[in-house]
Amino acid sequence: MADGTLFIGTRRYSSWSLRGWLAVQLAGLDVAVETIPLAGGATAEVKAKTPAGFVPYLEHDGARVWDSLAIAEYCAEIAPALWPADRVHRALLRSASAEMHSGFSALRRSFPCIMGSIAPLSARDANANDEASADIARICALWAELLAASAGPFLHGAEMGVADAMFAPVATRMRTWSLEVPAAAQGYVAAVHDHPLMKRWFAEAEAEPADWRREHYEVRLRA
Ligand SMILES: N[C@@H](CCC(=O)N[C@@H](CS)C(=O)NCC(=O)O)C(=O)O
Repeated sequence: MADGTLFIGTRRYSSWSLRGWLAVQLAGLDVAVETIPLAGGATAEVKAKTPAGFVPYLEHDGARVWDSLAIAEYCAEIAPALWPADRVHRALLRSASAEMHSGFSALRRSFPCIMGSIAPLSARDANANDEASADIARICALWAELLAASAGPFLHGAEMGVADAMFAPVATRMRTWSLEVPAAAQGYVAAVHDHPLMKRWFAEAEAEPADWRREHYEVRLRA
């Protein structure tokens, strides 16, 4: 019997769900995963089953945790190695994780999250603009700084940590949209895609029922 439930949305679209799911997996929590097909916003089932009307949402051993970063912090209480032991290094990764959680909205708007099989896309297919380009430049500079501090291949170091959970769906966007990024960022994008948990997420996204696809998310790819 599992110790709780992690509620997530459609894996193909839900970048925030991926962040929460990665943190839970990295911490080794024994929870059932309940996937709710997203309607394209304000999903009735998500509203009914979660406190704030958003996924991811974790119920674990008496705790109720909503919001991806709160879930990641909760997981790091159980598995402290998800943050670096060093105070200065931890402050760096905490700041980067918080910056991701509250920022980069131009990138997220312009280059939506699609995980699984898609027609080849390029930045030209998306609503690329100066703000999104500035986000990408900032992210690549930040990754370079974090990888220099950790010695890679992950932002956290040899293993993925909270910061990697937060940036994983940013790394997938780089590949989805064939975004041109410097070598250090390319290496990080490859490391993220090669991680067994990411391979599992992509495989599970691919296996989702066809009727979970939503024009709301798919059509705007070609807008
Ligand atoms: N700040 C929240 C954002 C969560 C979020 O926006 N989740 C989306 C799915 S990716 C959602 O649940 N949207 C409601 C819906 O689609 O019904 C977090 O970090 O967890």
